[in-house]
Amino acid sequence: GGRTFGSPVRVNQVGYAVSGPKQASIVDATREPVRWRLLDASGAIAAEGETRVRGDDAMSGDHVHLADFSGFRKAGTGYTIAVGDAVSLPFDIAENLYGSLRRDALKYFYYNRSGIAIVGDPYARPAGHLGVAPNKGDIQVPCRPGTCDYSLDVRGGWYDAGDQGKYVVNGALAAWQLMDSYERSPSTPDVLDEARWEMEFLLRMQVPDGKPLAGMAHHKIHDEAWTPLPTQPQNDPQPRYLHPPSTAATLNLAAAGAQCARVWAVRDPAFAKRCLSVAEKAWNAAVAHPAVYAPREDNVGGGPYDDTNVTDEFSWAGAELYATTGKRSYLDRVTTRLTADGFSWKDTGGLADLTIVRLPSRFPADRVRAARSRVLAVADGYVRDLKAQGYPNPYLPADGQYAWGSNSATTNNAMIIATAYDLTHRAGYRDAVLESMDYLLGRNALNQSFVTGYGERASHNQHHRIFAHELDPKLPEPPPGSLAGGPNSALADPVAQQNLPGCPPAKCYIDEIGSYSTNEVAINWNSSLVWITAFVGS
Ligand code: 9MR
Repeated sequence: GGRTFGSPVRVNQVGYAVSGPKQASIVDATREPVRWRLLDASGAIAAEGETRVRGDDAMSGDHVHLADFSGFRKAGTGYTIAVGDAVSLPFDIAENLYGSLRRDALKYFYYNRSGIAIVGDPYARPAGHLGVAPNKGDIQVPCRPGTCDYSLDVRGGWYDAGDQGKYVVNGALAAWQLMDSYERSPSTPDVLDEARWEMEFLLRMQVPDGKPLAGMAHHKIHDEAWTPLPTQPQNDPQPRYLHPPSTAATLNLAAAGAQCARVWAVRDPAFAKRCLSVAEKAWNAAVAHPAVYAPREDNVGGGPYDDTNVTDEFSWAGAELYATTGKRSYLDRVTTRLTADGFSWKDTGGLADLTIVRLPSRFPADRVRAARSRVLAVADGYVRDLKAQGYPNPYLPADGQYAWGSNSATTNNAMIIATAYDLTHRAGYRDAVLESMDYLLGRNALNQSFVTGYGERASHNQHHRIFAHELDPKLPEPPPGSLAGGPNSALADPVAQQNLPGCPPAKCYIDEIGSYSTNEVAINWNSSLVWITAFVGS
């Protein structure tokens, strides 16, 4: 209650593809269609028509109409949609809408690198966590007291999110998604510079030979206690510890390592070989220790990334290792199927099907047929979910609750729809991915673009220790191309609890730096944004 969201006419604040679908969503209590007008930059009417009454939208609680101006195909800037006296925010109609967003979404990873000086004002900063005082990490990082007798050099990689922890489970997923964008479209090797920065870190997280649980991956490395906001990495004085290995981290290292071996096979055979040897060693260690789980309680100074079911991680890693090596024993562990639940850092089972359809020549034909039909069926379901909503979104959670990082459910589901497009070239899939972009960029219940720097009402204040402009005006805002986690029904932080009581799921979001449960960034969310912006740009 009480919050207002500007114009009731909601558009993609960046714009619409000349030949793509073009719709606005309008909050309007009228039960009958109303007139809409498309205005050009001079205010002249370029097109007009009647809305379709979509009705009550369950996720937002809004009564919504749709204006469809897909037939209008004249490129330009400064267009708006008007309904009565209400006017939308301005948008473009353009051929190449998402080229710069793809580049910026990828640059996110550079700005969030650990262990290297960052150049480029206003984001330049010294290298962080190279053991230079006051830093105590990440060159000789001991295990949390009492958990092992060695230390590891785990420099590099990306900071996870608004915190400066580094976590193997989702780090491997994010690297995988960038590498998959390359495997889909090898003409975009720029993703590999970033993926390799993370891969090198992930390889360092493996337990050395001769130690207990040798070959497994440490689950994570982070500060002893949560550092305050802001904290620049180079100023962090906290002790940092390796946390005990987990089977999930080990298998995700195996999955990304196996893919790394393919991706660098020609460019850098020595690195490819190293990736595969780490991956196979990790796999063997996971087989020997199949139920070592990271505890949910290990959430002080860093997130837990807890998971007590790793059948899905075995399956995904098995698919990746089989694709690279052709060894039958890996294929035997590929037991999961893509379902309407999609995938996330915790649920990686569906990724096995994505790997199979990415590399059909490497899998038995019956497996390929089955994976393909599942991808299409799941994508069809997401397209239905998207079309069923007043603010079309391929995410429509069965339990009616928006999850932490809901925007990554949108982007990951859009990736599955995009994969269906790649398999069939049916225009409806591509249109649905473009409409998913509309949701992220302002055609939603909040009139909010969740991507910094893109749209008139874009997120500015994402939860971040480095780019904490809201708390210290001398610091920059998060760089353009950073995706906020998005609405989260759980209201799992004090700022959300204070400001959003009783919110309908799609409105449980606030652009304040303290709201880490709705407004954080994360590597495994931005990797998905890179993937789909590469898709819609191609
Ligand atoms: O993305 C994670 C989400 O699925 C979990 O529900 C949430 C709470 O455990 O943690 C999220 O990951 C955060 C991590 O724990 C710490 N770094 C920031 C991550 C994004 O908010």
